[in-house]
Amino acid sequence: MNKAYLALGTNIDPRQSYLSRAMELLENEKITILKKSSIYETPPVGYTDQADFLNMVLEVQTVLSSEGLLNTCQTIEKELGRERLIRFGPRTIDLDILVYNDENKKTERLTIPHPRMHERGFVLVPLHEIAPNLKLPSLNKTTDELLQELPAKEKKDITIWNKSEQGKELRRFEN
Ligand code: A4P
Ligand code: MG
Repeated sequence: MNKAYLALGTNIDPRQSYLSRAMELLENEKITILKKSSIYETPPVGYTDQADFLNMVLEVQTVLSSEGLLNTCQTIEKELGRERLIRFGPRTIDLDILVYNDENKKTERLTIPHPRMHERGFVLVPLHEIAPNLKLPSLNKTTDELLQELPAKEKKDITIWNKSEQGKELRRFEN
């Protein structure tokens, strides 16, 4: 059985519903969720003229290969209405593979570990919550070390999303 870490991101309402739906669809596809981080609200990185994101990280177990897992992630992104209009731009759901076993590889379709994960607070903060001692095969450093090395400005404004806000957003979806 293989173990992987997945990053989920969304900044189109209803954001929490997209996270829940993505987790449901993953579990329908030979992927077992072993751990879930909290949901974090994070300011946009890269292309900044867009709404705040909700981000979280999952530890999963699967019989799928890393390519098989990527195919499944992309099918779920499509199913949840993801459109690729702007690189780094707004999305209903983004599902990235951060780490897959101790694979260290780069093909045209897939780079593992994810090439930008070590410089992103919106990935490292939730990953650290569930896997502080995970060592990245590419950098030979743990999540804890990477988070300590991350400049303070990358961690600023990354906050656990509060439950009452979650309620509000769900109501908006139902209305
Ligand atoms: N690809 C290569 N390696 C991987 C991998 N490990 N996991 C390829 C997933 N996909 C991988 O991705 C582009 C291509 O990357 C895919 O076709 C796949 O073959 P995409 O999801 O189509 O496009 P994207 O998401 O716009 O690009 P990318 O490179 O995934 O963007 P990032 O780096 O994920 O950035 N700010 C906040 N606060 N929170 C966010 O979640 N996300 C982004 C997207 C920007 N700013 C953000 C957030
Ligand atoms: Mg992506």
